[in-house]
Amino acid sequence: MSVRLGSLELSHPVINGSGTFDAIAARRAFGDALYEDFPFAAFVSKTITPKPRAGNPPPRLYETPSGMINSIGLPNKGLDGFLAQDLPELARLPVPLIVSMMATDHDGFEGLVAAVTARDEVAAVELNVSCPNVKSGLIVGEQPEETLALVRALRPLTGKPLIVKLTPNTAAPEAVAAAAEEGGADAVALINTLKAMAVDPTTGEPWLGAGSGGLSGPAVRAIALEQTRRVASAVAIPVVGMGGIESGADALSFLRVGATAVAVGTANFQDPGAGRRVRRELESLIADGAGLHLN
Ligand code: RRO
Repeated sequence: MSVRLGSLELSHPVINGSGTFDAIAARRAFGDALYEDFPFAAFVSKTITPKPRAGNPPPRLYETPSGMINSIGLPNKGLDGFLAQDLPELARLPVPLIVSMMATDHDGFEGLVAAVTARDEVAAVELNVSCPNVKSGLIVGEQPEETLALVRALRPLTGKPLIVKLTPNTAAPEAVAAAAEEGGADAVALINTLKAMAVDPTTGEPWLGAGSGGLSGPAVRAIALEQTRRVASAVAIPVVGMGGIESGADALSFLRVGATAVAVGTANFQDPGAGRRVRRELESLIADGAGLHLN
């Protein structure tokens, strides 16, 4: 049941959504058993940036009916901290490593891609042009022309598969996906979170420290499915579908609308074994004759 994202071969179609599974902390909690039956066919890192970031002010999370809003704000050690501290740990995972990255301008992205490409431990690169929680001044992922220019500039810098993570916060995600493909992307992944907010009933003020955030979980699944279908019919490159996937049946529905692979995200917070269960349920649905032919 292996699938391909460009030259990256995955042993099955279930990966994690960036930032929803801390593999280093999980190994501390579960020990080497985590490596023996790793939940995902590839591991996507939390997004890194050129310099360290502290993230957004608290509160950073709000639970909604069937979902949650996050306003984490991309806290991370920066490129140097990632390479020195996290990469050696992540390189020990038994699956290919996909490094997610974001910068506020082309130079920043170019530095990230060049540095990460130089590391053999890294199998592929994910360009996060869709974080709803960072004021970047660069709304690359909302505009096809900006996405095309960025991917075109980065494509010559790496021979590793380039995956572009798309935003749902745009009228035509399929136009941005087509631009990513034209620029040379090997795959697109969607959806990132939907812009959202909550109000504190006692103060009347926004609940989240940053004012707003991004909605994820089963609440967004129907939207994610529709956008995945639209994007998959607009591009020839593989599509990684995600948004509220909690079961094998959910995963199968994304594959049926044209996704090549799926990612489990918010469900990992409730159950770190969610990815493993989704994969097993998916495989048994297919074995029972769901009639889906994966390459
Ligand atoms: O860190 C975050 O606040 C965050 C990121 Br980078 C992202 O891509 N999507 C999201 O919902 N939160």
